[in-house]
Amino acid sequence: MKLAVVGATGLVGQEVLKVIEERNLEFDQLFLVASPKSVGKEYEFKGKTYKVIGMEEAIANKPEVAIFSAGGGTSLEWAPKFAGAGCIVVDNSSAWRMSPDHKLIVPEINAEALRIDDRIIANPNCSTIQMVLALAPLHKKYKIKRVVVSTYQSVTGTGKAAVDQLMKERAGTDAEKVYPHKIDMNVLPHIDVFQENGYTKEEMKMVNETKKILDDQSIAVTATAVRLPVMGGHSESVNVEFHKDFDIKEVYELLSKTPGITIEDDVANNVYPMPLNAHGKDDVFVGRLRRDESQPNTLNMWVVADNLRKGAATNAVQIAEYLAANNLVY
Ligand code: 2RA
Repeated sequence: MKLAVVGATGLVGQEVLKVIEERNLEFDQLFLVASPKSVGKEYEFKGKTYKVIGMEEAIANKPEVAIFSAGGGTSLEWAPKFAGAGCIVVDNSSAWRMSPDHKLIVPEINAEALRIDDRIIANPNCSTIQMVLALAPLHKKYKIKRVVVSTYQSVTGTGKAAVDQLMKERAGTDAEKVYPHKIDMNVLPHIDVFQENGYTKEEMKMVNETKKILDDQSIAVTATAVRLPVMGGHSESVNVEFHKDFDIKEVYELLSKTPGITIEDDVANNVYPMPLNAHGKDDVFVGRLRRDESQPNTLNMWVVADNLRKGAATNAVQIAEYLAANNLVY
């Protein structure tokens, strides 16, 4: 496979390369692609030196698969051009996620929906991926009625400049302000822009993407997305009401046998998911499972994952793996 990594110099793009190497995704040729300011930069990868190239040159090389982590604007402009040159684009931005003509894929849940004519495939938002991976098996068994989620999101979700702001604030030095307020020793209930309805774009991504991935528009979802001075990953408090009652032991069994899920739940020994432990790992970690005693058929759980890994890079690479393994690359 001729593979392009677009946005190769960013936090997610660098994680994509790490995951490609770790999972040994096979390729005949690899192209590192980025904006003009990064063209010519050299990166070592699997013992070879790669020079970053621009978009036009990448298209001219006719990649068969391109993993985009370059933002919505770049994807809207360039993904169709890559697709027009015969490439399958797996896009990490929000550009195509809610398009009725594009699939929104978490491989463990809905990869089998992929077809040969899918030329631009959307990778869901990181905070959605980790939640739906835990919800999917429960939805199948108990049918979800409503989800109330509060997120506690790492600064790595914003990118390099945000990590820089946090570290500089922590060191007491001047930092370029990415956030509207200080982030160190603070929490911001503000991720992405506010919408007319008072929700942020991040919150509405969770509302809308969850229904599309689980293929059930009847699911009611409400979200509050919060940014924290944390590095290792996103954490989420998920309250989920089902149409049917559940058995908590069965919930444990269902989740523990779900590919991509690791249960960390032994409060007697202070065992529960934490971003520091999830950092650099591909699984979604679930704990604090308990019945919501305030209403019937309702479960509380705590879900943590490295947002750069399963929340972005690993999910995208898994889609590329699925395409290659199912003869969907041509
Ligand atoms: C964030 N989920 O955490 C968004 C985009 N990565 O900022």
